[in-house]
Amino acid sequence: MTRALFVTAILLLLGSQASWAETVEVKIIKSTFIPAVLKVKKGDTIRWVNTEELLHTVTSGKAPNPDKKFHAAYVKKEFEVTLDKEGFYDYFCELHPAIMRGVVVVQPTH
Ligand SMILES: [Cu+2]
Repeated sequence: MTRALFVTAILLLLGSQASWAETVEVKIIKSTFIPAVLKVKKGDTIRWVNTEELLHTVTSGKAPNPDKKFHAAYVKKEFEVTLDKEGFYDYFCELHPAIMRGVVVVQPTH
């Protein structure tokens, strides 16, 4: 491959990734993650928005055991995480682990 072609290929790759990546929102309403099951594509950003006065955490793992993939101690307003690996990411609220649970499913980009 010539250098020009190589550079073009890299730019195309970067451009297409940028246009695919999205920010997807999970709202915390009445101590519930909505939607509880969120499907995103690899590289997308998930933004949790706490719409209420109550404090909550967004903690990865199966309640009540954190697995330290991501953690927001007290989501007062917003918390964002970008997931670059496919898979199922369980998460929960450490303050209300019995009722506040969710899953992010990260799917391949194509
Ligand atoms: Cu909570």
